[in-house]
Amino acid sequence: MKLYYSPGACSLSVRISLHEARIAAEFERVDLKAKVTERGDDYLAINPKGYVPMLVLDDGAVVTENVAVLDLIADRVPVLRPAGPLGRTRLIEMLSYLSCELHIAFKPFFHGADEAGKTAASEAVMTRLGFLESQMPGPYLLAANFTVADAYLFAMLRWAKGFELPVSTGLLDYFDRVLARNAVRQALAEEGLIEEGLA
Ligand SMILES: N[C@@H](CCC(=O)N[C@@H](CS)C(=O)NCC(=O)O)C(=O)O
Repeated sequence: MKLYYSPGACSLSVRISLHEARIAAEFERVDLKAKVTERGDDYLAINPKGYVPMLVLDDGAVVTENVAVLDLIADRVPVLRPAGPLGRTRLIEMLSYLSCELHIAFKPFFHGADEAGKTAASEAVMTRLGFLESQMPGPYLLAANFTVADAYLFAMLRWAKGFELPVSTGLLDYFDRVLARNAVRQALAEEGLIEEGLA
């Protein structure tokens, strides 16, 4: 497999999940502003959507959209999703919330919003984080076991910390719990993020 990624972007959740799944992969960095890969290839020619993550399977099939990419990994290694007959449904339900509600709420921070825009975005992010925390069974987001949804939430909690949002003590504890995992530390180190102080 091959993952097109950008350091610290939502694609970090895919790298973490691949490591958790012990799936071997190569990684190619994408300059998201210039739309050029580290090999100098035109990323828009590789992925016309222009964003990460993009996963290329060993047979050449291409998968984009973080929900689909993370679900694919959990489908291959089902211990990375909640157990039970509704396990996959619960995973998709959560990944959709993380993507369509929480990830989207961060967009103004990445697109040069003014102070009013940032304040509104901060409120939207904090409301959604509060909802997630209120629903969390613990010690992980969906279950007693770590799932690919934890990898996605972890990547976005890094952003929340980076933008100095008032993340609750409970979610900071959760962040540290995820951070303690070997696969997470390996992924952060590979993306050059461990020494940032955010990790
Ligand atoms: N709908 C996509 C959105 C992915 C996305 O927003 N990726 C960001 C990084 S976290 C990106 O590549 N942004 C660059 C751009 O949109 O130009 C998904 O869920 O995979």
